[in-house]
Amino acid sequence: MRKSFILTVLAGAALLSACNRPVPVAQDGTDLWLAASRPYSEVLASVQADIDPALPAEAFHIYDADGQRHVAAGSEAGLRYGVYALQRAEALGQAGPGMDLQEQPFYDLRLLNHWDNLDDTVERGYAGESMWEWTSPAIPEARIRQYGELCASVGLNGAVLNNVNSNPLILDAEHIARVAKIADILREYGIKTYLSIKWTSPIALNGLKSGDPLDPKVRKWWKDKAAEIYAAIPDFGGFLVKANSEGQAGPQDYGRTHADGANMLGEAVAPYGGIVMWRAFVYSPTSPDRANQAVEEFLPLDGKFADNVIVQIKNGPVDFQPREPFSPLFGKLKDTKMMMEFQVTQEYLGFSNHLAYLGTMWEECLKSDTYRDGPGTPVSKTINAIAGVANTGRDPNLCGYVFAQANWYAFGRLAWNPELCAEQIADEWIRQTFLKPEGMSDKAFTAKFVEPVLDIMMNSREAVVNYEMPVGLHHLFGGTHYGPAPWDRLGRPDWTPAYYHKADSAGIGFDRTREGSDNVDQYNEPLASTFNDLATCPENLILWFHHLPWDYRLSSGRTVWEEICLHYDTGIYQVETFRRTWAGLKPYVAPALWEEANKKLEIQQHDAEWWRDANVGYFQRINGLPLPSDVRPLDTPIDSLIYRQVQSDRLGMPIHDENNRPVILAPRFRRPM
Ligand code: GCW
Repeated sequence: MRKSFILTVLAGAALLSACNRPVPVAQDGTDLWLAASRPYSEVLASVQADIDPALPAEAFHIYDADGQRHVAAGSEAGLRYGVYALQRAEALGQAGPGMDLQEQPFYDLRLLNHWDNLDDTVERGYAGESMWEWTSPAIPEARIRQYGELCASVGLNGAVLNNVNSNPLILDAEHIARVAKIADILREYGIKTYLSIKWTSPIALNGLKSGDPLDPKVRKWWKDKAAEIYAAIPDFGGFLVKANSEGQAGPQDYGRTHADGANMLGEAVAPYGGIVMWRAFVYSPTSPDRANQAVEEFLPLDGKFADNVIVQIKNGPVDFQPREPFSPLFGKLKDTKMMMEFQVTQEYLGFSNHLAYLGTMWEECLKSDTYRDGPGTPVSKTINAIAGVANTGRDPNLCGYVFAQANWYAFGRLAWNPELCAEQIADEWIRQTFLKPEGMSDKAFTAKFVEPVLDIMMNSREAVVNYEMPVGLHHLFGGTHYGPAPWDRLGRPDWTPAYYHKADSAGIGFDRTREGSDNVDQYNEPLASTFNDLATCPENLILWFHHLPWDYRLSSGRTVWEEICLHYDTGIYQVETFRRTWAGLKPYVAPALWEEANKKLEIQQHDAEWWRDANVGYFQRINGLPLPSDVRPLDTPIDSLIYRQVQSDRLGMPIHDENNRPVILAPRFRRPM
């Protein structure tokens, strides 16, 4: 009797705990951050929506009055942003009675740049082939609509559809007609369509003899082309241009300046209200410091660009590295409109394999003080507009990894308001993307799931810096930009890691001080002196600005060598921690999403080990120093890694074996160190 009573109680308790156990809601990541929201049309139908001409065009005001929720806005676009803001607030549990939210975007131009090619490949794209499906007869309308909705939901209002390494055929009649169809769909979501152009298009398409921007025939060609485009797309946004950069032709080939070229195009689109975004990503192989070149070329042109021209500048002076200081141009140009170019696609941060939340990186850049107009002039305030190189593709989840979706979201939110903090954005994203398991309270979901995931995301970019290139090291990549190749010194110097790390038996780092390339003086004081002086240079950039002996002691009391080793080790440790945390989150996540991240985190750990083994092993060969006693020994000897690269598939994605380890290819030929 007694025994059966105990058994009954135990069975009851087991049943109770089974009932209380959260049941993950099935989802596969294809709804991105709209997973937890009511449909837009439903939110719109639930409010009194009014255009209030007193409000700025893109501004909205959500408020409650007369027992009703109102969304007032300066225009249809503002109304759309207001309804999406309400949708987000609902999903975040912030839309209770008495809600009062008034916002307007910080920048007028908030664009994604797609590096999509007309053959459907995507340069640095890690989510499958081009989402625009250039080679198919039909337009992928459903995907474009989903994209439009996702962009609009975070306030993005422009898309450059094709690669800056542009194919001239984008401007032929057939492609203009196709682009017009895409533009018709995007317009419904408030997104303007732009195109990247190839400088030599008049030559390639119509056999002109020259591309000289001062040649009347060339000027006429572009004016006619603009007229043709605007006839098909009346609200076409304008052109994005990569000229005289990495083999692309430009006005300098005809003895003209960037301003001559940009203004010529500006004149062509001006009658229709179009703009030209002219990239400052320029550098020649002969200069002693690539980081100096944008300022050298563009500062003399300050004030010479037409009103509808905007210079688009990458966040750092070299190239989207895991950590760079901000580009000094942001603090130098005073009479030129400037546009930020961030890279949402993770070209240098593990593609769509690594969890690297970039909100923190962008926040670091936007909040950096340029001192251009005195203290308190952050990058966010010297720029007039913002663009991000998209990470979208044809994969069902659009980004190739659920955690890569967070970067698109974060980019949009920062483009809307660069003063938002990365942590808040990540918190919002998690709550909108991952559905709360059934039977779980908000409080429990926050404590058991949201906070641990937030912790992973907030530490993730620094982990990548640690295991790829810490303490200011940069560009230690092999050709694919996925794995390490510190040994590479063959070919164009400023495309090789050895140019950047300058390691020899005595020391390591790029001397950009006044004794070296004097890059520091491209920054305004007091930054110039802060970077120049070893005692004040931030240590996370120290080897960016200084060449130091291996035994130079940093503030920790450790030598440069010891710090390098420790950071690589820490990076791996951080990824191991992410894996452990994620393993414990299994009860709260849909199996498809949990499995995806579980596998990718394992890949990330193995890649991190490869990065550490390759770099520490290589530098050790050069300096002959032992590993510090408190770091773990290397797994793979440098002899099995040197001169080797990961195997890639047709689209450039690295291949990993069944144990999720990178498949490293034997060198095709032996090269000198
Ligand atoms: O970082 C380099 C990339 C190129 C890219 C170029 C650019 C589109 O490796 O793939 O080309 O930058 O930004 O123009």
